[in-house]
Amino acid sequence: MTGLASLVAALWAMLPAYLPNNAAVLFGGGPPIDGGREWNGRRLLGDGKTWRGTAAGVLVGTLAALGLNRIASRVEGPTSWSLPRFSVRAGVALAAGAMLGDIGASFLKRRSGRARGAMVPGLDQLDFVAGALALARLVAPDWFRRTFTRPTVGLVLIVTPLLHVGTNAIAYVLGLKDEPW
Ligand code: CTP
Ligand code: MG
Ligand code: K
Repeated sequence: MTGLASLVAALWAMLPAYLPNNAAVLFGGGPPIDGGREWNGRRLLGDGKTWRGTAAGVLVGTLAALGLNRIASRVEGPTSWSLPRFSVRAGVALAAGAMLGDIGASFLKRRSGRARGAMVPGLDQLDFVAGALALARLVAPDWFRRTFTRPTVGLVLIVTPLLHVGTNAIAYVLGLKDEPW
């Protein structure tokens, strides 16, 4: 595969990890995961991490993986590009890993005294990618090895923050998100 083709393949493989955050923004709300509990006088996670948003994120990301498999078999035909297919296991791992990474970042933000919605450049853009890659590598190692190489993981880590900033800015302009990050 050419450099561009492998970048496209790697970004395609990350799509089930990109959608959960947006699904959580759209469908989130209701009881927070931490149930309002505090640790050392600060919320464990905060009101921005809800059961409903998390469940919606995992569901949407997993369904996206299955939908992408169908799309891939249609678009691939005559070209020499090969798009990765998702096992259910890989799809769930990417989606749940993305949500876990985001939740982990909220935990760290609360520990450092930041309020819900505070921006932490770098962390906000990479928490979900790191979570998704780590969980996929852990629970779907064969899929992970077939799908990524060290260079493509590196590209994903560079390109994702740019995509993330772009989509969040759009969500903010559309009034879907309270902050543009
Ligand atoms: N959301 C949710 N459940 C999640 C993640 C997100 O319900 N697991 C919803 C919440 O309404 C949240 C919004 O999506 O406010 C935006 O997500 P995010 O930016 O990750 O949360 P923040 O509100 O910024 O909170 P934090 O500071 O903890 O990141
Ligand atoms: Mg936020
Ligand atoms: K976040």
